[in-house]
Amino acid sequence: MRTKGALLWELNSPFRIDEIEIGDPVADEVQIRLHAAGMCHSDYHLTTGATPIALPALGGHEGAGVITKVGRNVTGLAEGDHVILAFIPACGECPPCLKGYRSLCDRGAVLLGGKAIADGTSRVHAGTTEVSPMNLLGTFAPYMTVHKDSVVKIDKDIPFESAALLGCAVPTGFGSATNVAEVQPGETVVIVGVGGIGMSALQGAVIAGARNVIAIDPNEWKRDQAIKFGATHVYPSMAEAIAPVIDLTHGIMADKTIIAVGDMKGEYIEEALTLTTKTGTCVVTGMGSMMDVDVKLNLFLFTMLQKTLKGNIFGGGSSHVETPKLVGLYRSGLLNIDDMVSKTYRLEDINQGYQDMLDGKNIRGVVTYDEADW
Ligand code: CXF
Ligand code: ZN
Repeated sequence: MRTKGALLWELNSPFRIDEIEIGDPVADEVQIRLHAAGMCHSDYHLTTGATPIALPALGGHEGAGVITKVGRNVTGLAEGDHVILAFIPACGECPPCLKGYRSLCDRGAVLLGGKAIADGTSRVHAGTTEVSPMNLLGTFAPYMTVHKDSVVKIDKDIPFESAALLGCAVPTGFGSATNVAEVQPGETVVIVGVGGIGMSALQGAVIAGARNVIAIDPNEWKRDQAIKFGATHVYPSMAEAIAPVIDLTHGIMADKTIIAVGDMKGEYIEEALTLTTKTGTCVVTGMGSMMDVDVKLNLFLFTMLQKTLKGNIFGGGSSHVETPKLVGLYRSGLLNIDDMVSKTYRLEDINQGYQDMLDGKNIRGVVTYDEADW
């Protein structure tokens, strides 16, 4: 079908809205009409080359919509179902899936290559040019054709704008606290960076029963927001948090530190570990550049204080298990997704949305679609 999409043709340039052709679903695929797409920092990383993808690329890996067509072999999904897109599919059969790490499904290895999982061909074209949809999704277009393993059904009464965030920000951040850092009741947790993922990590720490939830962000408005979402203390930088965290914990420091900045740098590791207690865990959720290999780390103290440094992609859970759990928390009012949607945009204003993200104006900007787009 003919539609439009926000395409990236070359690095260090804005997204451009172009006409695209989306293929029909083959076996194991469905077609979806998108209603909302979250604007994650990771799509911006495509524009800088920090996350390498075959160009041209169609942006967007966070979204929610309605199934419009169902390919052969698809069970458990039907036309009219409301769904979210998980940015890593879960096949259930590869070694990590079988070990229980569905968020690390081996299918993740091909997500930036642009070719559909089902048959290795391209599902998106601009004229005769093959286009790589971000994470084989491409939510910056009003329609998409995707593999069934990337699709999770949700209840029809969940608003699409909030549901979209269940595809990346919420499970990635929430799970970084609950599954990866394994926050326990009474613990002290530091969250560095409170955008969409950090604010979800913060809420995960609060719901897990953390006693002190310390949010660090240079942006004053985001620090104020963090307090509304349950932070007990806020500071503009890790350096400025060290003395107060020493006071607060009587020198013990934080049990868990989660780095959820939009643009991860190696020098943050040492600062975050300074805030982390002996035997504590520091989780790196923020994405750095594929080209960046340098980390600042005091090797002596890391060993002597027996600290743990852990990576996190997609919150360490399975989207088919996490999504209903997160929807339940959302319904009960414990998990506030609605207020993380700071502003909605038309697809045509996507570059303004990313400028607003860089200017620190949004927790999450969301593109919404309607009849004018479909
Ligand atoms: C990213 C990680 C790099 C690939 C796309 C998704 N994670 C969350 O935004
Ligand atoms: Zn994301």
